[in-house]
Amino acid sequence: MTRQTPAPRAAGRTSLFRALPRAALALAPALGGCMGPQSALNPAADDAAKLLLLTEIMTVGGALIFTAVMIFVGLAVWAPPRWRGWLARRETVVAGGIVFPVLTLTALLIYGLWLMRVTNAPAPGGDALTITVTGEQYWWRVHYPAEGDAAAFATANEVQVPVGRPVRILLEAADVVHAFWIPNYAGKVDMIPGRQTAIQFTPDRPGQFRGLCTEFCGDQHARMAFDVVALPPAEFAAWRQRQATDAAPPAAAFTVLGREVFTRSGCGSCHAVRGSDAKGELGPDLTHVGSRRSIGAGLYPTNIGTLAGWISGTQQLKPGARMPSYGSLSGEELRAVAGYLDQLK
Ligand code: HEC
Ligand SMILES: [Cu+2]
Repeated sequence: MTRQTPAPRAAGRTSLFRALPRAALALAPALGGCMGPQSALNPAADDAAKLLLLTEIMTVGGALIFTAVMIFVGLAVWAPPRWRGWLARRETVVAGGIVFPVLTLTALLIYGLWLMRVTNAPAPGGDALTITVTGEQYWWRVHYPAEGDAAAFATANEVQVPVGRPVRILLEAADVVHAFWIPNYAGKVDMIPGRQTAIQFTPDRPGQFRGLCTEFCGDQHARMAFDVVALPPAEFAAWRQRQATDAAPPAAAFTVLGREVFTRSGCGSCHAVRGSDAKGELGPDLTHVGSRRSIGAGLYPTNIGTLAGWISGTQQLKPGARMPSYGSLSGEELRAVAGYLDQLK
């Protein structure tokens, strides 16, 4: 009888060693997700960069400490007795089990508290751009106050900021607790009814990002996002000027009909279109809705099709949103009202 070779086991081991790098390679594209417009690992403002450094220190530190502990465990089990004697000494246990954790955690705590202070500090010289954002079930009311020759205006589900200037966002809640988070810019801050909180950061490059609500606030909490756009200062000033103007009256016959449908359907009891009779306050300001990147708090890109779909099927697309569906509008009326809103640039 021939002796069995250990070949199968060795082969098994080799394939595991081969499989690991392959698995790592296969997962590598997933890392691309870390670089996106909604990622704390892709900082685009000072606060997020500081928080990322803390994350890196904790990840690398944690990995090193874990490795060291595993080495000690291995030594405790397999090392020659004289080594194990050293490991079991009182001094080793006190140093590794008490002194080291106390020192490390104290240093981290001090660093963390310092970080909290610097990320919350108001801009030196008070030259921050101040914006107020109010969390509503399930959208964001955004208010830019008057400044210099730029007039005050309201918009929704979109925060545009200039690059290189500190931005201070005052956070409020209209109904329940929400939380405001732009991962690429800063940490999360709660929005609490009856109280004002604030967040501050300085965007460091132009780009488009995505913010979201990170505190469960009701059945459409998951569909409560917003667009964030960072622009060079001159472009930002132009955007701000444009947003502050009233809506131009519709020109084409089709959009004139759209405005008629808008008025007749009572949309103006909840929505404002500055420069028209629509002065509602309950829902998003629609004066320049056509210029916004998305509707329904980040749900769909803005175009005539999605606008028509939203108006006729609000409760199918976002059940529980504080707007009724207008399924009774005819196809022509829907196209017209969507066309009217789309040209409100
Ligand atoms: C009872 C109040 C109410 C009425 C009436 C109403 N809406 Fe709304 N509307 C809302 C609310 C609240 C939202 C935000 C919903 C959300 O995203 O959760 C909204 C969102 C919208 C949006 C998306 C805006 C954005 O920036 O995301 C559009 C477009 C819109 N409504 C159009 C209309 C039209 C057109 C009518 C009339 C046919 C109408 N609404 C009637 C309350 C109302
Ligand atoms: Cu919310």
